[in-house]
Amino acid sequence: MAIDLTQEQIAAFARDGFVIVENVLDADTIAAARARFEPLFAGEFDTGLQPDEWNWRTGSGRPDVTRQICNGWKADSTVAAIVLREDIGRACAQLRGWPGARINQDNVLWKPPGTKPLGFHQDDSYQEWVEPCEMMTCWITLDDTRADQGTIEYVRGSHLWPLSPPIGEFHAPDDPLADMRVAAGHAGVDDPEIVSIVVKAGTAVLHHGRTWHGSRDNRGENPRRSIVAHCMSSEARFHDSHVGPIYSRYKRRDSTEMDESFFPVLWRQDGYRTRWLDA
Ligand SMILES: O=C(O)CCC(=O)C(=O)O
Repeated sequence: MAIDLTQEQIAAFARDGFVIVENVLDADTIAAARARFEPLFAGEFDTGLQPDEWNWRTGSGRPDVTRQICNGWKADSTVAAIVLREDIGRACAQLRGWPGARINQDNVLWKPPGTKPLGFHQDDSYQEWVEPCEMMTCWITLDDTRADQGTIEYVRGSHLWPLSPPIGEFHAPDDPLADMRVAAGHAGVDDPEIVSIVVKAGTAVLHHGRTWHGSRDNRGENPRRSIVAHCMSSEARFHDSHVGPIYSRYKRRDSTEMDESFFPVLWRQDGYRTRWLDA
């Protein structure tokens, strides 16, 4: 079902830095997306292209890390059909007051039983290569989530805290809350409220690029799989001097303009959407 935010949801986002939207994927789409995890992490890409980042491969990855692919949309058309949706761009732009939204990158996340945390972080800490340095994320679960099964967790209201540097250890940290606690101290917050997202498969959570979030160990018996669309303003450009080691590869030498082949515009308030998306 297309995301169509209510006034209550917009107000919840402004207050909390995240908002839950149910029934964003139907059962067939969930099943189709789940079926792509094994082939993707085994290196079978239906477009023939590798994703931009890939931390775990079947047969060679550490068994206990959360498995993550970045820019699965370039490798897989089922992932692309989800993360490049127009309504995701519209909702992200609407919540941030942007004139439109383009994809910055996606994540395909696979947390089988026994896998370790992703450290709590702010997404904007990793966006210095973008001007303005602002992200807005639509996280979608493909499984019913449980608090003990490594679901995503948010620190309520932390989108109002200052921007912190990238965290010390992103994958499998011993203390996933360590950097967040320091940031809470800087923000003058003694007792940060952590909200564990327990929802049905197909539910999305939209979060602000400064909202602290992460996930802990999967101590249950089922996997937790998610597909995540990270958006930025349709007006975003490359920063003229800060280099992102992976994504600044897509910057032309003589321009800060973002090429729609790599950063397509999902939705713009004037009706524009990158033409090849619906071809
Ligand atoms: O799903 C998770 O464990 C964390 C996802 C995340 O960091 C994100 O969506 O920005």
